[in-house]
Amino acid sequence: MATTAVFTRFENLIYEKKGAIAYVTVNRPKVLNALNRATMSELRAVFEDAQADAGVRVVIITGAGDKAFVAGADIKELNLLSPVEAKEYTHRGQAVFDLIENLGKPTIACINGFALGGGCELAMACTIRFASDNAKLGQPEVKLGIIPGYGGTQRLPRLVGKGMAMQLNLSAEMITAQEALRIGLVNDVTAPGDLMARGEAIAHKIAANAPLAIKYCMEAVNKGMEMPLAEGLFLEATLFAVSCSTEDKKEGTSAFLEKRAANFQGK
Ligand code: CO8
Repeated sequence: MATTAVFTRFENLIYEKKGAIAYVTVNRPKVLNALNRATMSELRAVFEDAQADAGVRVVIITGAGDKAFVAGADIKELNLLSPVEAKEYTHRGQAVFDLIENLGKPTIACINGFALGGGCELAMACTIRFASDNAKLGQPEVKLGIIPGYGGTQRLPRLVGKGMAMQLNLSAEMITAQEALRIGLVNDVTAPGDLMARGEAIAHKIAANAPLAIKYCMEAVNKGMEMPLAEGLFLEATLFAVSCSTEDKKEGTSAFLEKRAANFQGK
């Protein structure tokens, strides 16, 4: 059966649904897809939609054009921020990135160029990161007299360790996709023309699995990372038990024993 694509153009984003995958493209190429307030509000809207739509199983996010994923927060807006506004702005942005991280369905960042500051932080809030071999990643905020505000001081050390996170945050140096792969900041590097296919290949594998198992698995990793091991293992056992209450568990185990493909309903 052919799948119909649903396409919505926002002022700063393109949002498209094709089968089980929703595609979000940050679309401000003239400013290298920098995140202004309006773009952040649109990101919230599309991720809330993806979360609520049971037909969407995976989200892929990328940047428009061939130069940038996202080159950070919009420096024009940053330049005019008062401290009180900055606090609100940061909380609001962090909440959008928390929504992405805890969406209950995976988001794959296809990093097709510069991922700097808020752009690197957006990628880090995603579940899986792939980069094209021309991508450059970094946290250049200290060059602007500010510190990272969308999770760079928190998610980066959790992903790459404290030493590398300090090096990147304090030097403001941009690293290549290959270096990002070496330190564990991205999961794989491809030629630019292969990037979306790399994301889609994993997205299709994820979409074939049980939706609730995916959700509980993400929850166990995300929440467990913030806990001592014993508590994390306790959470895992609890969520394992919850997964055993689903119809999908009955279907998945029965399908294996009957040597057929499982037909998961997300129930
Ligand atoms: N914001 C606004 N405009 C931008 C941004 C940005 N982050 N990045 C690039 N642009 C604009 C440029 O001003 C330029 O516009 P114009 O054509 O009108 O002059 C256009 O995009 C193209 O950029 P360049 O000419 O600079 O392109 P180059 O290829 O020469 O350089 C770079 C590419 C290296 C990526 C360069 O553009 C650059 O250094 N950009 C800024 C990167 C940066 O510092 N990002 C971090 C921003 S701070 C941040 O993200 C904080 C997040 C937390 C915020 C918390 C809430 C307040």
